[in-house]
Amino acid sequence: MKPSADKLGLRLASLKEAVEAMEGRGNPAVVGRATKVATRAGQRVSMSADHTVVALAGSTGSGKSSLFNALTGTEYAQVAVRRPTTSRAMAVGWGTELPNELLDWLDVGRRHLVATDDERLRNLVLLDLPDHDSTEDAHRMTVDRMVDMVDALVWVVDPQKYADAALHDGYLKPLAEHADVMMVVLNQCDRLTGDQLKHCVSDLRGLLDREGLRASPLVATSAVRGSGVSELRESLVATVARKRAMVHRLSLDVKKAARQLSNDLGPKVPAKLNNSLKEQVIETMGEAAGVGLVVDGVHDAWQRRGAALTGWPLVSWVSRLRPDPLKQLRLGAMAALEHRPTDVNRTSLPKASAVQKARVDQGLRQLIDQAAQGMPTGWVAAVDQAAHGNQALLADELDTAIARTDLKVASGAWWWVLFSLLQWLLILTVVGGLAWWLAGPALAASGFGIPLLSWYGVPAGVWVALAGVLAGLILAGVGRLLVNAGAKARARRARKELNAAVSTAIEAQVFAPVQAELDRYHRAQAAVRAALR
Ligand SMILES: Nc1nc2c(ncn2[C@@H]2O[C@H](COP(=O)(O)OP(=O)(O)OP(=O)(O)O)[C@@H](O)[C@H]2O)c(=O)[nH]1
Ligand SMILES: [Mg+2]
Repeated sequence: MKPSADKLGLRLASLKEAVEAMEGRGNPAVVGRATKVATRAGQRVSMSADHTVVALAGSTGSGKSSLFNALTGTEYAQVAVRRPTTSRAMAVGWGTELPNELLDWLDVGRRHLVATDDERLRNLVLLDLPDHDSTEDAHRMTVDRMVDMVDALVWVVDPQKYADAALHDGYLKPLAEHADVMMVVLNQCDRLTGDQLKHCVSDLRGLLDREGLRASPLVATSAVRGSGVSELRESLVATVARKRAMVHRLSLDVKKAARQLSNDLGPKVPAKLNNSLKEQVIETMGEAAGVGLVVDGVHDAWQRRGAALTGWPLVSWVSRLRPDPLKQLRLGAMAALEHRPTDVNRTSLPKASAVQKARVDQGLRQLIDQAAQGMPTGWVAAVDQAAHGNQALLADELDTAIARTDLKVASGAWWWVLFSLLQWLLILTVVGGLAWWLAGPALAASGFGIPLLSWYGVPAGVWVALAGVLAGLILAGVGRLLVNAGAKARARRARKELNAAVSTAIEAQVFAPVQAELDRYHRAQAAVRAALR
C-alpha cells in the first residue's frame, strides 16, 4: 500500500522525535543524516503538494537535454557535442503558473512555463540536470543535491555507458530503496539494431534487478528520432496523476533514515534501575557522606548525656568532661536550626576517605553497567554523565540532608530526671547516715533523744550511708543498661532517618538523571518504531 500524506506526517514527527532523543548520543553521522532528511521532508511537505518534480539525471552526453527538449516540445535546453554541456539545472512547468516557491527551494534559477491544453501535464515540473560524471565538481554537487530533493528521478543512459560503475555504484545501488520513485531510460536506441537493442535492454534490466531496482521501469527512447518519447511522457503524466511521488519519496527517505537510526540504537531493552544496586549506592554514598559517623555520634551522645544524669552523681560528672560528639560534628537539634540553606559547609563531617570513595565509584559503576548494558557507546557515556554530572550539587545536598535530619536526641528520656532525683535522694541518705554516725554520740550526750543504734558492732549511721552508696551504684548500673539500650535504639532510628534523607538527595541527583537517560533511549526506540510503521 502506498503511504498517505497523513501517515507521512506521523512518520516525520516520529523521526524528528527520534532525532531529538538521539542528539548527542547516537552516531553523529547517522543522526546528522536523519536530521537533514527530517528538515528536508518538513520543508518539502510545506510546499506545493500538487506539483511533482521529476529530474532527468545521468552521465554526460547520454541525451538528458535532448530528451528534456523532446518531452517539453521546446529548445530551451542546450544540446551539444562538446562535453559537458549542461552546467546548471533548468526547469519547465506546464500550465499557467510556475511553482516558484518550490523552484526557489530547489535553487533552480532557469525556469520556463510551457502552455498546454493537456490538463494531465499540469503540475509536472521537469528538470534537466547537469551530468554526475564530468570533470566539474559543481555539476556532481548539483546532481547530488537534486537527487536528495526531487520527487522522482529519471536516469538517462546511453548504449555505450549504460553499465557505467560511476552511475550504478555511485547512485543506483545506494538508491535501491527508492526504486519505486525512479525510472531508467535507455536513450539513443536509434544507434542500435533491433537485436542489439533487445540484448542491451535485457542486459540492463538484469543489472537493475540484481541491484534491487526491480520496481524501476525501464524505457527505451531516441531523443533524436522521437521514438519512446511519448511513452516516457505518458509514464511521467501517470506519475503526476497519482499525486503520490512526493509523499512516496519522502516516506522512503524517512523510513531509510529511521532504519539507520534503529540500527544505531541496537536491540537493547531499556531497563529500570536495579533496586538492590540502588540501595548499595545509597549505603556507600551515605557512608562516604558521614552517616556512620553521625550514627556513632548519636549513640555516644545519648550514652554520655544519659550517663551524666542517671549515673552515680559522685562520679558521673566525669562523663560531662568528654566533649559532646554531635556538637563537634555541628549536628543535633540546635545545630540543625543554626544551618541556613546557603551554608556551604553545614556540618563538620570529615571528607570521604579513599576507601569510601572507591566503594562509591564501584557502586555507581555497577549501577551504570546494569542500566546501560547493551547500549551503544554514546548512550553509555550519557548514562555515565547523568550518574556523575551532579557530584558537586550532590555532595552539598547530602551534607544538608544530614544536617537537617532530626536525630531525636535533643531531649533525653523522661526517666533520666527521675533517676537523677533518686540518685540525689540517695546521696542525701548517705550524707544523713554519715552525719548520724559522726554527730550521733555528741547529740545523744546533749539529750536530743536521738538513739545510738548499732548492728554487729557497726553504728547504724554507717549502715545507712553504706546502703545509700550501694543503692546508688545499683541504680546507676540499671540506668547504664537502660541508657545503652536507648543509645542503640536511637542510633538505629537515626540511621534510618539519615538514610531516608540521603536517599532523597541521591534519588534527585543520581537515579533520576540516569533513569531519564533510560527513558530517553526508550523514547528514541519507540519513535523510530513509529517512523517505520
Ligand atoms: N543518435 C542520437 N544522438 C543523441 C540522442 N540524444 C542525444 N543525442 C546526442 O548526444 C549528444 C549529447 O546530447 P545532450 O542532450 O547534450 O546530452 P546531455 O546528457 O544533456 O549531456 P550533458 O549536458 O553534458 O550532461 C548530442 O550531440 C545529441 O545530439 C539520441 O537519441 N540519438
Ligand atoms: Mg545536457
